[in-house]
Amino acid sequence: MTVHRDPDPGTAGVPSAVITYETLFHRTETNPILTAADWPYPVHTVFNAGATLLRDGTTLLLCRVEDRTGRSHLCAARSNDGVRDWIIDPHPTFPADPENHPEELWGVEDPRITWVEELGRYAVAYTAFGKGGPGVSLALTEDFIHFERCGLVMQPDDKDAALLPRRIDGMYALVHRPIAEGGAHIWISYSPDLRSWGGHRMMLHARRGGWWDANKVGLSPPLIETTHGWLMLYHGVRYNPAGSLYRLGVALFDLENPAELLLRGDEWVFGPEAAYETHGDVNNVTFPCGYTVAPDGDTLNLYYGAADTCIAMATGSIREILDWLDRHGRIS
Ligand code: BMA
Repeated sequence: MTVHRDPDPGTAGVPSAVITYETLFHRTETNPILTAADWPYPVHTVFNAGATLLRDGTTLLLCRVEDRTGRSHLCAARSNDGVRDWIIDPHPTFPADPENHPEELWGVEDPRITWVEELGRYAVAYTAFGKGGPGVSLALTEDFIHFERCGLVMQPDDKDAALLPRRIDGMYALVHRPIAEGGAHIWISYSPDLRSWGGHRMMLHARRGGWWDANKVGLSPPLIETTHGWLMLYHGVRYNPAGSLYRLGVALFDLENPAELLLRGDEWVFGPEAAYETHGDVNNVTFPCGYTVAPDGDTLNLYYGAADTCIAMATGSIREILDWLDRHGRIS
């Protein structure tokens, strides 16, 4: 954790050190780490990438790629250190399949990857965008080459989903964000087989009025399992006269009952500041969909879409985030 102090020593012996907010996430110096210019085929933008560490230690990003029809597909990029020298698939890795899945007519977006030990496969939850609006689909893969599509598991309007890595009380659990008249809140649903879903419970509500997360909340990367509970990084949206601001907040949920909120921070912990985050196709968006954990078990490499235009990375410490939540969080 870094506390920034104003380097100005002040005048007349009056210290002018200004203590600002704690910094939990540190931008990678070479940001943005991936842009459309890196792609081996023509694309408009690359952003909102799911992430995972493969068994051999390679970082795999499953990137949302928008082409010049305006529709998105997913494309894998691999790197040894998770920062540079990306090897990008020479063609779309996971294109939309509207013939068999009409819910994907307008593309596939914003994947979140979970390794499911029980299945020996990765579960990719993604937004399927079709005439009914955005819904949540699931696909399973061993190698990010061959995919088994489970189809639409949450009907529109729903997105920002990720599977938990293990069953809770014998059931798979999916975190997602339906939009209903009551608002855009984060929910959890359960399934015995990844096909039929029920037991729906609201996990985290969008606050109202002037709050930074007043207008919408949605899961960002998949939940992070810690000894203190499931750590959630979520995006909060605030509408203002200039548009929407997408920033990141943190919350903690009970390990055995993830619908139970233990702590929620009042303040956002990361938001658009750098030029590549404040200016792009959609200004003022930081939108993480994936993370990897370094071998120390604590360092979080967070991958986020910036301004719906490029992919950037920031590092944080799980221990410091939990410590921050202990000091600043409450049940709200
Ligand atoms: C959300 C999602 C994201 C996008 C963000 C900002 O609703 O659709 O894919 O990055 O809006 O435009």
